[in-house]
Parts: sequence; structure tokens; C-alpha cells
Amino acid sequence: MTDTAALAARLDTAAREAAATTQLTADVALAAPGAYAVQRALVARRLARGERMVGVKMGLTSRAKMAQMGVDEVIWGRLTDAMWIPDGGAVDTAAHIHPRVEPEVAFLLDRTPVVGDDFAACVRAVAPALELIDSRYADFRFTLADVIADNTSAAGFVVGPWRPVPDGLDNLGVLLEVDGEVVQTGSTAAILGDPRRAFDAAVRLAGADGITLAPGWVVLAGAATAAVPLAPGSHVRAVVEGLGTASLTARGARP
Ligand code: 0L1
Ligand code: MG
Repeated sequence: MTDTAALAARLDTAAREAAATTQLTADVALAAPGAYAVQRALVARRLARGERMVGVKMGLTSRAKMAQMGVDEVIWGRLTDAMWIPDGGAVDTAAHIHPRVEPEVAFLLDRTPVVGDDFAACVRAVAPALELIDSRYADFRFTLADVIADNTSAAGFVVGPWRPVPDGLDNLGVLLEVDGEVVQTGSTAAILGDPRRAFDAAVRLAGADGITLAPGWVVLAGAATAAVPLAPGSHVRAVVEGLGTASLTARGARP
């Protein structure tokens, strides 16, 4: 039988000590339902330490990432207040194993949605965002079950200024800049064809796991480009056409 609590403790320790662990699936048979149970137990440990849930994130939302993992369904993870980095704030790279950043779009919920609810009726605002991901597995290598258990690599997120949702969200240009240089370009179309679909997926998948999405919560829709490593001393900015920017600085001496 899978020892969910022990697997969650192993991932929690890896995150807290910024020391990679081996893939859980190297030791136990794990499929998606069991992996989500580990994720639940993992985040429960954070909540027991005083953190609180502030939203959910969608992962593997681009065709490229899905193909890389050999799946055709998105995955999701839990966001807590301790993961929320103020816009323009600092991240301690030494507190992470091999952090990466990716540009995203964030939604602010106005009310609790149920499956089939209309996006416009449930979402109060949209913002440019950055997600900080950090796999707790060595070499950033994992199976689908491993990454689900690891809270889909969630480590932190930045939300830029909220603004009312514009009419078209499905093809906004996205830039990821490091130290003022554009290192990735993309489009919000890379997020499930339209980031609003990430909202539907969040309602469906988190709801199936018993999560009630609450007013004021954030839904991180997914990445619009590949993630890039976060180097100490660097300044990273996401620019989303018509929405604005979100940024962070990585603390630490430049290599
Ligand atoms: O947010 C994401 O799309 C990450 C999902 C997990 C895969 C990865 O860590 O790249
Ligand atoms: Mg992401």
C-alpha cells in the first residue's frame, strides 16, 4: 500500500531543505489519483504550518509540454499565501533547488464557480503573472505522477496589476525578459488555445478533488512560453500585450 504521508513528507523536506530527492515512482507504483493524494497531503503540511490556500495553478497547458510528458490532459496544483511574491519582489534562489520562471496569465475569482459556469460571470479581473517553478526531483526529471505529487513544481508566483478582463484574451503577445533582454516570446494562445479554458479546467479538476474555489482566489492559467532558469542576481519580467507586466528579482550573487 502507498504510504501517502511518507511520500508527502519526503517532498516537503526536499522543498524545505532545497535538496533534490529521487522520483517517487522509482520506489512506489503511483498513478494520477494516488499522486493527487500525495499532493493533498503535501500541501496539508504547509497549511498545518499556518499557510492558507489562495488559489490553484494549471500546469502542462501548452501542447509542447503535454507532448513532452505524453499526456493530453492538464494538471493542477495548489497555491498558498507563502508562495505569493509581491510584484517586483525578491526571490532567494538559495532557498530553491533549480528554480525556473515562466510567464503566465492570472485570473481573480469574483465568486465560487461550478462546472459549466460562465467565465465572465465568475472572473473579476486578469493580470500578467510569473510562475516560479522548482521541481523537487533531481535534474528536473519526473514522470507525470511524480510532478502531480510534487504540487506540479509550484514554488512561487507573482501577479502584476489586476485589470478588467478585455474581450480577447486568446492571442496576446507575451515576452519573457531577463535583465532587459527578451529571452522567450509567445502568445496566450499557447495556453490551451485560450487561457479562459484554464479556468474551465480549474473548476472541473480542482472541484473533482473537493476544492471549492473561493472569491478572491487566484487561478494561474499556465505558461505562454518555455520556462527559463532563474539565475541569482537576475531581474525577470513578463510582459503581456494589453495587460502589463509582472516582475521579480533573484537575490544572490551573480555566478
Ligand atoms: O506550471 C507548469 O506548467 C509546470 C508543470 C510541471 C512541469 C514542469 O515542472 O515543467
Ligand atoms: Mg506554470
